[in-house]
Amino acid sequence: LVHVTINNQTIAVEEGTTILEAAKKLDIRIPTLCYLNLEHVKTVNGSASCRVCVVEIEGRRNLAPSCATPVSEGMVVRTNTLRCIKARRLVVELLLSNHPTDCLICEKNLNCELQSLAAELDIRRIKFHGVRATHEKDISSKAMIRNMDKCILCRRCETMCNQVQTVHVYSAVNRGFDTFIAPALNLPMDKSICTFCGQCVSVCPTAALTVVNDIPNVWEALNAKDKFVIVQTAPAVRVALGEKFGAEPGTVVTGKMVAALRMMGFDKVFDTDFAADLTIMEEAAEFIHRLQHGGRLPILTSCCPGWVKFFEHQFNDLLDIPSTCKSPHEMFGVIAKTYYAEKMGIDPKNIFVVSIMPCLAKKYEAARPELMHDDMQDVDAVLTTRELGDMLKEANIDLMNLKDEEFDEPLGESTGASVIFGTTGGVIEAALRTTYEWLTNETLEEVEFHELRGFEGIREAVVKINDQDINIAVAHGLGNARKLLEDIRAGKSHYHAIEIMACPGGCIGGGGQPYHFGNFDVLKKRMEGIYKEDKSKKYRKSHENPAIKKLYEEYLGEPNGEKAHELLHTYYVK
Ligand code: HC1
Ligand code: SF4
Repeated sequence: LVHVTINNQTIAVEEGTTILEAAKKLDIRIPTLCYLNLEHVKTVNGSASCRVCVVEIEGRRNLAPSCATPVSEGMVVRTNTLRCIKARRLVVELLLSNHPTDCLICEKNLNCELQSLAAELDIRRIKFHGVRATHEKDISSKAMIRNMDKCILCRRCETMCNQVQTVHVYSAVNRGFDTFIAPALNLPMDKSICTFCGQCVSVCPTAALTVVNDIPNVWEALNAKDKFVIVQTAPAVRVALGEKFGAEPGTVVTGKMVAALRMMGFDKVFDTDFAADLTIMEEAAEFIHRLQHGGRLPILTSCCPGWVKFFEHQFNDLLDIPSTCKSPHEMFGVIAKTYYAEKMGIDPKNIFVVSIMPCLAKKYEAARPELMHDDMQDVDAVLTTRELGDMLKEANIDLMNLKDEEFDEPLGESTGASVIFGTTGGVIEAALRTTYEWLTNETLEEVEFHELRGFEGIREAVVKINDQDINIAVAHGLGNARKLLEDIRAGKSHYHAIEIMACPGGCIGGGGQPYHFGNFDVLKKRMEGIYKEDKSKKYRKSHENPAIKKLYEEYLGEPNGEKAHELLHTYYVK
């Protein structure tokens, strides 16, 4: 252990601990900007590029960045001297001299760390005026916007994309004042290998990386006289939306969210969870077919569009292994515009489907040409959880004070199996609940597969079904997914089925969720919220959902049958 004194308090810490970490243990806050501890993926952005966290060390002439300076025995540190404060202010003043000052109309207004720091340091004027670097805004993608005018070169996006996700989209180009962060060859995002997982957006401290705003399109649809506007909500939204209104992470706000959506004027408030049950019907049937007919194994889940884009780019020699199931919200869209439209006598051309998703990639997915039927997109607009929160605020809807309401029928009925889709491990657990019963014709008494739960990057379980050991794996975060895929490519994988989600934590950690900046507690509580909702459900297995049974009886026929294939399955492209 090493003893260090910070602001007159002494503490013993492990060798290698930084001054910033030691100060945190003493509850001493040192302001930071580029630094980010992504506890949930055990990664730190320690580029020390901004110098906001500088401190004075006794006996040293220069100020030291506390995030990158390890403590040493007997070190005496002061974090709040006038010299430190002046240095911090100078750093921020220099950053502001090369930053647009359009805070009032900025996408990140009130959510920007640079803005908060400028306020905290009492900066009241732009001190340095001179040439400002300007770049063209990249609006090429359906999911995210890159505005390098607002980049402060903190490198958080690079850490997230390159180290955690291993997608390697970004790197710094040029030097000095001309430096900016860009995809290879400075390609626009939609031509790059970006998966649109949005994890870089979720850690960007400013508005350099933001989500494409679909709020105006949804307001317009809601106000169009000829449109029948249907909304569906993803499993993970209900345990995070409350955070936008001051609730604890993980607070389950399903009923309040339904009430709020109805108040906004949606004609029907349905649930993506219904379609997650539908996905399980198709995916379990496909898995069983592959098991019994010598099909390609392992089967990979295919509901995460970030993950789909990742393997289309980087593992396109393996395009036959993912399940061909569309993702639940896409299945929902097509069922709304066929089965439901017919049932209700509505012209599907007048139906406008809005998905509320924790995800940026769902915006890109909704526009994919493979996900159309009869020349109509299955889903017309996607809003993130954050956007829904903003929209409710615009409409002055006070979410937490609303009375709970129920989803509309029939596309609002769901089981516990579908709720757990929202967290890493949940899709495969849901699939097992059904696969087990279908293969054994016995009731699965213990529906919870605890080995498949938690936050370990890769988890596995062996499940005995009849006399066969079925090997299951779960990976979340694309870096972990890559490991399992490389094993498959090398012929070394012994798994029968694998669930992959692009975002660490699964959808609860999606790039469209309220910002959590790697705070592990937030993700853990959201996960607890998901499992709590599962436990509270009358039915906990997808094939028990009465509305799903009826859908097959009245319309689809058999799972994996002809009609189901036409509507609910897709294909992948290189
Ligand atoms: Fe997800 Fe899914 S669970 S992908 O993680 O399969 O986004 O929440 O809606 O479609 O159901 C996201 C969440 C979501 C789909 C489902
Ligand atoms: Fe990388 Fe995901 Fe950001 Fe794309 S969205 S640049 S894949 S972190």
